[in-house]
Amino acid sequence: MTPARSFAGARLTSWLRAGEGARVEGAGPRPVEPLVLFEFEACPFCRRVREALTRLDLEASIRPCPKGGRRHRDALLELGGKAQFPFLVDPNAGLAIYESSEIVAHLERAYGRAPEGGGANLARSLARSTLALIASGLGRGAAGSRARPSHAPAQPLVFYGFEAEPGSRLVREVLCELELFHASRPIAPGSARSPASDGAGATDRGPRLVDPNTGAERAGWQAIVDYLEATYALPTGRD
Ligand SMILES: N[C@@H](CCC(=O)N[C@@H](CS)C(=O)NCC(=O)O)C(=O)O
Repeated sequence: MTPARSFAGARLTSWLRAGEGARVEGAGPRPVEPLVLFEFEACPFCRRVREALTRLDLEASIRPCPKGGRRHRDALLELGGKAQFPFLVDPNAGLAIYESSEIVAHLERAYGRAPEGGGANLARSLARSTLALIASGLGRGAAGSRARPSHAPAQPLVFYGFEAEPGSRLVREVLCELELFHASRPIAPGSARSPASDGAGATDRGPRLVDPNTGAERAGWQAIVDYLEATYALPTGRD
């Protein structure tokens, strides 16, 4: 698929989410120890949780668990006992949770501020429904669902992006398929974290990657994807 078509599909996927995961809203207390999330990009239930991480401006240690992958799925089985995604470990609360709605409720309770006026409205409830989450995935099909052979990094990569940003989606798909564990640092509008600055005062909320294993830094989805493929992907046998 051409880069332009990939980006159009990712943009459609975000558009179908009607603004979910596009900005910070109601962020409250911050966790001390990092949250750990086992998930995979194409999973609609995982997206529900990732949207909450963006909304609450929460960093998390992401363990990508695409189908056919072993690197983090085996660790999840040891921790939780079953292969079901998403799975959140919150060492601050001493909790490990499987169900996406329960994970979001925990995050809102522990790290959110109750919205003024009572919160949820009908449009938002519909947007957060499972059906709407599944439908939004149509923009990218099976991308970000199946593991590909890869080198395992010794240290986690650091990824700046946010859920509804189309370029971030394309990077997360590759991080997922290559099972690359990473620290996710959201930079949605309203975030306490600064996005990249071009040095002239303008800011860019496009994705950024820092790789402590090689010292590399890349900005922009295509440069990051090219770097990840060249550095971590192994031949599949079909190449
Ligand atoms: N009710 C669960 C459903 C989770 C679920 O069905 N996740 C699927 C992925 S979308 C799964 O774990 N499939 C097993 C697998 O991928 O091995 C939730 O809301 O979290």
